Amino acid sequence: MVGFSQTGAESSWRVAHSKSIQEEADKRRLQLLFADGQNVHNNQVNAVNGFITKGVDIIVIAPQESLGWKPTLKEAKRAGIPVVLTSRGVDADEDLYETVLVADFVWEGRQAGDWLAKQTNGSARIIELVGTPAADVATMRKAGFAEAIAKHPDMKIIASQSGDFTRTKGKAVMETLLSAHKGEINAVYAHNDDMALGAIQAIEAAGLKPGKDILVVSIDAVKPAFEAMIEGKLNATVECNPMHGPLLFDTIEKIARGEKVPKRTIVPGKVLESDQAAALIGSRPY
Ligand code: GYE
Repeated sequence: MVGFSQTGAESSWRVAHSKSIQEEADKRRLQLLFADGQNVHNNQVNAVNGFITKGVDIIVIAPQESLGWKPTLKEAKRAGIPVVLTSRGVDADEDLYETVLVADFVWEGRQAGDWLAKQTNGSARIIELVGTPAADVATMRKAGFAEAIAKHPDMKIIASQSGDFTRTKGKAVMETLLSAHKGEINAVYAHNDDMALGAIQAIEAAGLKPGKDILVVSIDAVKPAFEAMIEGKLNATVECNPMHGPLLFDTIEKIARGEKVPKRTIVPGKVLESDQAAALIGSRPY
C-alpha cells in the first residue's frame, strides 16, 4: 500500500502529475491512498501522519513547502516506512528520505533568462511572477534566472511577486503591476505556464499584445501553453515533465527489493519556442 500526499491541483502541470501517478499505480495493480493537500502544508503533514498510523508500505510526498517536515520524516523513519519525494524537495537531512525525483530547477531558470537575453539583446524591463515562495522550486527558478540576467546590465527585474503557481493569481498580480508600471514593462518571466497564461489575459485586458508588446517566457510546457504559443501570445516555455508515474513506481519497486537508489533523480527538460508549437502540440502527453 502506497500513501501519496499531493500538494493540491494548483496548475495543469500538477493535475498531469497526479494523473500519471494514479494511472501507473492502477497499471501495476498497487493500492494508492491519494491525499489532496489543497495546497496547505499542515494538511499534508496530517495526511502523512495518518499514513504512518495506518502502517502503509511506502510514503510518497509532493511537498507544497520545503520547511517543517523533519518531525514527520523522523516519525516515518522510526516506523520503518521509506519516504520518496516527487516534484519538489524538502529542507531535511537526506537520510530521512530515500530519493527525490525532480527537474533541475536552477537550470530551468537559467534557460529562461538566457532565452530572454537573446531575444532582447540583453535589454529588458522584466516582471517576475514567482511560484509558491515556501517551495524550493520557486527559490531555485528565481536563482537560475537572476544568475543568467546578471550577465546583462541592462536587464532589470522591475517587480517580482508571487502568483502561487496559479492562473488566477498570475492574472491578478499582473493586473496590479501593469497599472503600477504603465509603459515600462517589455517582458514577463513566469515560474510556470499557468501564471503566464493569467498574465497574458491581464496584458490583453490592458490593450497590449502579449508575445509582441510584452514578451512572455515561462516553465512547464503544458498543452495550454502550446495553444498560447500557436496564437503567438506566449514566446517560449522550458519543459518540466510531470509524468513521474513510471519512474516513481520503478523506484518504489527497487526500494522494496532492497536495491540502492540515487538520492536525487533529475528528470530532463528542454526549451520550446513558439515556432515549434504547431508541429509538436499533437504529440504532447500533457
Ligand atoms: O512547475 C508547477 C507546479 O513542483 C515542478 O509545481 C513542480 C511545479 C510546477 O505547481 O506548475
